[in-house]
Amino acid sequence: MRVSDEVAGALADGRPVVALESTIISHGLPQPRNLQVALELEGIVREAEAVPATIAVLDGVPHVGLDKTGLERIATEPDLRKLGFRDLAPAAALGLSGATTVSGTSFLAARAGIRVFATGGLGGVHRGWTAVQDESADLDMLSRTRITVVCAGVKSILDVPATLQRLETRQVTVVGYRTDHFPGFYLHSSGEPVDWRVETPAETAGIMRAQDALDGPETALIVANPVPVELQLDPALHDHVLSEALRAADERGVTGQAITPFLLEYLVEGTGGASLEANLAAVRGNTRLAAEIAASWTARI
Ligand code: PSU
Ligand code: MN
Repeated sequence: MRVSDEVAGALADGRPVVALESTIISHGLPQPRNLQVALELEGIVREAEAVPATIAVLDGVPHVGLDKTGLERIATEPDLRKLGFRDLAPAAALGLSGATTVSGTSFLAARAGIRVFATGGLGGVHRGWTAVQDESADLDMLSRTRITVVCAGVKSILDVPATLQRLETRQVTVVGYRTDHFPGFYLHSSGEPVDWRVETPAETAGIMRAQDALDGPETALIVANPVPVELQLDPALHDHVLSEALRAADERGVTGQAITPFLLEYLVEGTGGASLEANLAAVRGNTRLAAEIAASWTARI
C-alpha cells in the first residue's frame, strides 16, 4: 500500500486525517460533476484543518491519499472496477485499477492507521433479501474493523430496518448525530429509531476511546448524520421514483455489484437531478463532521 507523504506525515504527527471513499466518485456520481465533488470534499477536510486521504487502487497498488492525477483517474477512467475488500487481492495481483467501496476503504484506512472515514450512505441489506441474499460486504467489514464511519445512514434503496438489525447482530455501534432517528440518506429520517444520540464531535471521540478501552471485538462506530431537512429530497418524489427504479432493476435483471450504481443513476434521472443535490449535501455534511471528529480524536492527551 502507498500512503501519500502528506497523509503519512499527518499520521506520524498525530494530526487529524479523514479517509474518503472513491466508489462514490467513480460509480456513485455522474461525470463531470464527480471530479469537482472529489476536489470539493478534499477542500472541506482541509478547511477544517485536517488532511484528506482519498483511497483507491491504481495499477494494482492501494493508494491512501491521492494526488490530483489520481483523483482525475478515479473520476474519468472508463470501466474502472468497484473494489470491495475481497477484490483487493485480485486487483493487486493483476495490476488493475479500481475505486474502493466502504468495505475496501475501511480496511485500507484502518491498516494505514486512519480512524475516521466519511462517506455518503453505507451499503446494507437489499430489499428482497429472502430471494437473493444480497447484503453488502460493507456490513461484514464494519463488524471487524475499528473505524468511525460518518454517513447519512444507508442508501434508501435498501431494506433499512433489516440493515439495522444486521448491524445490531454484528455488534456494530450506531449513534445518531443530533437525531433520535436513523437518517434516510436522501431524506432527513428513515423513520427508524436509533438507540444512541450524540451532540458533539467531542462526545463522539469519547465513544471511540471507550470502544478502545473495552478491548472487545474490533467493530466500527457508525455516526449517522442526517442531511438537513431543508436540503433533503422531497419524500413523496423519493418514494415514487424509488419504486419505479426498483421495478426497472427487476425487469432488466440487474443484480450484484451493478445494482447500487443502477438505482442511484435511475434516481438522479427520475428526480431531475434533485437526488444528486441531496446526495451531495449529505456527503458534504458528513465530510465536515468527520473532520471535526478527527480533530477531537487527535486532540486527546
Ligand atoms: N453510497 C453512495 N454512493 C455509492 C455507494 C454508497 O452514495 O456509490 C457505494 C459505496 O462504495 C458502498 C457501495 O460501499 O456503494 C456498496 O455497494 P454494494 O451494495 O455493492 O456492496
Ligand atoms: Mn451487493
